[in-house]
Amino acid sequence: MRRRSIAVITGLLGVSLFASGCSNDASPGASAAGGTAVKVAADCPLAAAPDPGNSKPATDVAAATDAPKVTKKAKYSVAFSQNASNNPWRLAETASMKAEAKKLGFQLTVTDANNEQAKQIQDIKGLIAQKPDAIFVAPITEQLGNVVSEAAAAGIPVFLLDRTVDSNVAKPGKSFVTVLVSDFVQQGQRAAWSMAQATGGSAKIIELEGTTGSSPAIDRKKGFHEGIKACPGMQVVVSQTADFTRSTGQTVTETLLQSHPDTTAIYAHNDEMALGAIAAVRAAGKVPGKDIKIVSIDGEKDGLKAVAAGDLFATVESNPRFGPKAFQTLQEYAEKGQVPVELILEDQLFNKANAESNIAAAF
Ligand code: GYE
Repeated sequence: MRRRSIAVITGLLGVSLFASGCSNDASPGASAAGGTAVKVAADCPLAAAPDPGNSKPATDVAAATDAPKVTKKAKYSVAFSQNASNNPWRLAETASMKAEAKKLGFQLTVTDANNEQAKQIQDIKGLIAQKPDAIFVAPITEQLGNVVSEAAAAGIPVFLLDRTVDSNVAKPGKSFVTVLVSDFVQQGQRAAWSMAQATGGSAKIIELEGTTGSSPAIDRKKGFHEGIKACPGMQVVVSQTADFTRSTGQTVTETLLQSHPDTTAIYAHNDEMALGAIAAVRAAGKVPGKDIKIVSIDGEKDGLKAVAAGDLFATVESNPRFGPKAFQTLQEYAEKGQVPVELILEDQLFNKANAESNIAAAF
């Protein structure tokens, strides 16, 4: 059992905490977005549908009542267990946490698990021993429930950032206070919608998956596959992990293009893998954005540049700037003794209509 009830974070805090100033106008339709007009398959209603948008705020979110409490203070001593520093998204998230801690005068210890689950478990055990006021964890996979529960058992409240853990092992609102995440299923559905715009509903798709066992990889796959079900002409012909990195995205795509030469589209669970895929498409003598339509997720600077250049059709935002939200949630929890057990961020969609104007603000 994974999450069911959600609250969009702007609902909780009243205002968007991402001061990005981004435009929301990203509904270009097939012709404006791709340059060339795309023939729309008659059996693909998704190609003619409007952008499914971000998920709506839910009102039925349980409150965290059984997790260790935080005593209200002016300044907290907190820790952040980051899972990797191997892509711009991770670096932007760490930078946001550090900048906000500095702004608030909080003491922040950061560990980097170097993309290794065993190291992250050791990192968190080490942080528990230091007894900070709270531990923020960006869990590499959903398998970190036990160590998260260990922190709670030691009386330290845990706040999950950007990915979740198995809720059968670590109970939301008890083993951890809350999880701040994007709605990854919805991101996958928006990617499917974008793919329908790009291809008109007829595509042989390579899917590059994120880190195996991570919640964004699981849910971005789910949402995309649910989305393309509406269009029988859109088929994922092969799925493989490329671990959310550019270099692996490139090598995996090179191999898969050889085994599937009739590929016409690529869905990557993040921009870094899509950028690797773009290089692989070129190396195979094909034109990205023309011979092979590519859609991904994140909205990093290089991703938006690739959209503006026409190599990438669209990228669904997954905002890494968690610092303000993370610490506001901690303060609110200290103040009120409870917050919703899940806080969903609001994301937008970037495509030809708005990519260029958002490059400067991107990470
Ligand atoms: O999309 C990716 C990163 O967990 C939402 O992880 C995050 C994802 C993000 O490494 O680029």
